Amino acid sequence: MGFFDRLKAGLTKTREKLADKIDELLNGSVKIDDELLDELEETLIMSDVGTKTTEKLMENLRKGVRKAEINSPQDVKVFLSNQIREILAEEQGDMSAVEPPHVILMIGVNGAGKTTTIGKLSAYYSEQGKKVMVAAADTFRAGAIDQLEIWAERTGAEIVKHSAGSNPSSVALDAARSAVAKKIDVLIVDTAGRLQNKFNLMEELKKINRILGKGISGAPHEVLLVLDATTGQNALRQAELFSKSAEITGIVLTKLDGTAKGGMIIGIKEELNIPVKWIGVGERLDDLRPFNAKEFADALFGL
Ligand SMILES: Nc1nc2c(ncn2[C@@H]2O[C@H](COP(=O)(O)OP(=O)(O)O)[C@@H](O)[C@H]2O)c(=O)[nH]1
Ligand SMILES: [Mg+2]
Repeated sequence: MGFFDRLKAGLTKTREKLADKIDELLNGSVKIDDELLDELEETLIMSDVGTKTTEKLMENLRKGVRKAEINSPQDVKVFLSNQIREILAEEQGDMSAVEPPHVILMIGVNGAGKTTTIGKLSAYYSEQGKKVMVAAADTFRAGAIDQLEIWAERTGAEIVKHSAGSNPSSVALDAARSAVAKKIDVLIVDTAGRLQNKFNLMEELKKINRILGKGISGAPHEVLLVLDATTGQNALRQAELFSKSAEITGIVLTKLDGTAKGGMIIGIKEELNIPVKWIGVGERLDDLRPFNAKEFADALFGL
């Protein structure tokens, strides 16, 4: 199966809830009336598109209907797909603009998929011929370090690690220096995400953030917040919290294969104004891809 097919398969649950429901609504109706529009609105909200975004989509849709620009069920589908594409359109950053090592700091709550995503990113960049290093700055459990080490072995990345319980900032500094010395292209830093003590966690992340900048000018060049799509609206609250620790440059939305909440992608961009950069649709190494708005909208609406 090609990636587009896997993306489509990964979004099956979302499509069933959103696009199939829309199809059902549209095919069963001859005209676009208020009742149909209300049901559409409900469907969007149920798919975690977010209330603000749904309001905006519906407002534009109603305008189009009033002006008779939208006349048929098919028009509605095409209109929604185009609007969603527009909301989501975002250029992927150009990594070659920064002198290597390009540093990526990964943040997010426990279980969101940080370490797994680092494994996938490491494979992605290695495949592009880049020299990758990962840093085990989640020092809270020995298991977390071992898990990252397994990914490093699988993808051929270098790893910088200290023993469990050691200072995460020291690991980060050590990795930054080592990445420069070894002429690494991409350094990806793993972190802990224990929310039990939010204040300490945010302070620790701020420190890692600062220290990376001391080791490498301009670092971290990217701060990726990893969010589990299955957590729905809760993920939006996590984003607010984590944005206090560092300037988030992008979101990785994981586990889209296991949820009907794929509509979240649309809400996140609108409500947080942070672009979704990567999406995860499974646990395999190649189940992560740069987010592409057109691909996503096409897969979602089966257009
Ligand atoms: N189905 C699915 N599972 C994922 C995905 N990404 C991560 N996982 C799983 O989520 C769990 C937590 O991932 P982990 O990387 O350890 O999270 P961390 O605590 O943030 O580092 C693991 O069992 C992963 O295999 C994904 O895109 N799809
Ligand atoms: Mg982890």
